[in-house]
Amino acid sequence: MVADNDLAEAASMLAAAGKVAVLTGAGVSKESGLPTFREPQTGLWARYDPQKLASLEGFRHDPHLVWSWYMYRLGLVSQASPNAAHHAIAQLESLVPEVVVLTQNIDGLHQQAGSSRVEELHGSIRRFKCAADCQGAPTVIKLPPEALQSDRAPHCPHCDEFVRPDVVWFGETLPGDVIDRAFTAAATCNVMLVVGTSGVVQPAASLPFVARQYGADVIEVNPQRSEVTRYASIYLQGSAAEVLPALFAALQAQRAGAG
Ligand code: BJW
Repeated sequence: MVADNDLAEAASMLAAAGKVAVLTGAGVSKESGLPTFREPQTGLWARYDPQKLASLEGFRHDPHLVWSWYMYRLGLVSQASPNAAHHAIAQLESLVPEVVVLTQNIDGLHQQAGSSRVEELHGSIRRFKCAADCQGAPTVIKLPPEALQSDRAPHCPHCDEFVRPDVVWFGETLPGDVIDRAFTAAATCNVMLVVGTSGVVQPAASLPFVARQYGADVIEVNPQRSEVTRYASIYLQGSAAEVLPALFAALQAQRAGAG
């Protein structure tokens, strides 16, 4: 349970901030029914091999296996709805002048909840591209609904190479424009709110560190301590769907009190 004084202090930081960057990871979508990656037993990497399923080498070795795994996950994502944490993050825009969401998630739930500025650091499971980017990076391919039901990877209509999800696998660089905007947001925000990430995957894991170096306060929300906790200004221990609405309510109360 989060202490009231920690919640109030975090709300004061947000109340004083002109610009807030919100870095999210898989934990923010857990209460929407989507699994995280690295939690013991329930995490995807406890059951599936990331080298086989989330690398270009894995895709080259068995494109159909990788395709069918992503179509299984697309099915989960399509049935999921934003939870109270996504909604609280979207509502922040009504109380803070500038909010940018930097998400490692590929599920699109922040946009569904109404966040207007979302940087998808690791791409989107809802978008597809030619694996050779034959028409320039990225060569986005629109697929018919039946391709999303198939366990066979489709072919690019331009060059016959396989089509893949437009996500960032291990060893691949993040989209240049997205990562540039994310580091700029980290260097210029007054507060970075870090929600539901283990903070082990680079370069996203550097963002809170950069924010701190440039003078921002870092507020972390996570039921477990993470790689971010040691340089967080405030650690709010708890689940995102419980803590973020409480934080939003505390911020709203401070704003009402000040007005
Ligand atoms: C809750 C909760 C609740 C639970 N509420 N919270 C420098 C140093 C070392 C290594 C590298 C480096 N630079 C690059 C690397 C290699 C690699 C890397 O970082 N490896 C580390 C694992 C060691 N990085 C890359 O390869 C990246 N590319 C790159 O840097 O290119 C340049 C380059 C290339 C080659 C060499 C050097 C440089 C690309 C990384 C791509 C990551 N892709 C994935 C898959 C995306 C598609 C898909 O979804 O399938 O992205 S891996 C996976 O991890 C996914 C996630 O976005 C990402 C982060 O995971 P996340 O979100 O933090 O989830 P978890 O499970 O780890 O944590 C969940 C948290 O939630 C936990 O803390 C829970 O406690 C918490 N939680 N319930 C709130 N209710």
